[in-house]
Amino acid sequence: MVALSETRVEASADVAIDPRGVNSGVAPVTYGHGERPPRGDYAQARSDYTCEQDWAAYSAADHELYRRLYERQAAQLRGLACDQFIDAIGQLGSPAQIPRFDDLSERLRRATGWEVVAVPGLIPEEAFFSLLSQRRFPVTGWIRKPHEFDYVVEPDVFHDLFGHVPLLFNPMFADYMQAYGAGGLKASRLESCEHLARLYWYTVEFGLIDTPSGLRAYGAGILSSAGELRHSVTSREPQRLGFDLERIMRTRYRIDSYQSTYFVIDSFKQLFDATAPDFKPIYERVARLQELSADERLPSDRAF
Ligand code: HBI
Ligand code: FE
Repeated sequence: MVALSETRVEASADVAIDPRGVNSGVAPVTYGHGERPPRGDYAQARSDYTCEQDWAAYSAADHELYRRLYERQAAQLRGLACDQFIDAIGQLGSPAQIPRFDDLSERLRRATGWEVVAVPGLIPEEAFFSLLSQRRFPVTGWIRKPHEFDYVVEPDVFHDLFGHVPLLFNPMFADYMQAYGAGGLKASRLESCEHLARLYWYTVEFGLIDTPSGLRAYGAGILSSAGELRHSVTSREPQRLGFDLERIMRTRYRIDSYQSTYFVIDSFKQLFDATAPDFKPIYERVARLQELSADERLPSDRAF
């Protein structure tokens, strides 16, 4: 494991898929390369994996940790995060406390018809897709421990809220996320989850957007990471390539270090439009093409 001090690890490709995506009360997923069981309490979750937030159970130290994480990240957004994200971050509410999901959902419903729902942690892909297709974004209830300030293996409430929720206030991005969920349900039937997971990874988690003021981040894995935010936008190390759906579906990704390739969209409309075609022939084509390593470079790539 490369010891980069970041909150950036997401569901990996080897999440064991519960075929029905229905919670049976036992931690359903194994992920990453650890033997460690997921930390959330899956026994308390409903069959769709949602549960109560139990806001009263957060300690003063939990709220304080959230505030420190929030303030460190908020301080470096200017010039690195996209305007849509910066404009919406205030909608999360006071940085002094972990938000109450109910209050946040009320604001979100008014803006784009989305809501946030609590989950114990990572959930199977099918359950995840199903919630997204209903415009319900699953947010992990627990917060990391103080010694995990710089790095936590699984997504926690800070990553899920700070990283993902602001852009759900943007109508075009909000529609993309729902379309992604609906596409995911189809992909599960076509056994193409891996290809679709790469799209999520390189857009929702690690996407960059080209703007008149320069490249900016919109991916949650970047925006909730103390170091990768600057790295992804300004470092000379990684390659930055124009968004290309099939190229992305062929490209493996890293879960244990900064990305070596970022894909750049022109607009959220471009992202949403990319989900309009039927993915079935695309999956078939991609399955016949060679997989690409995370740092591969093709002659057809459009570099930034
Ligand atoms: N579950 N809670 C949670 N959060 C995620 O981001 C998540 C998940 N399950 C599956 C999953 N992501 C990935 O497989 C995505 O590629 C779709
Ligand atoms: Fe995430």
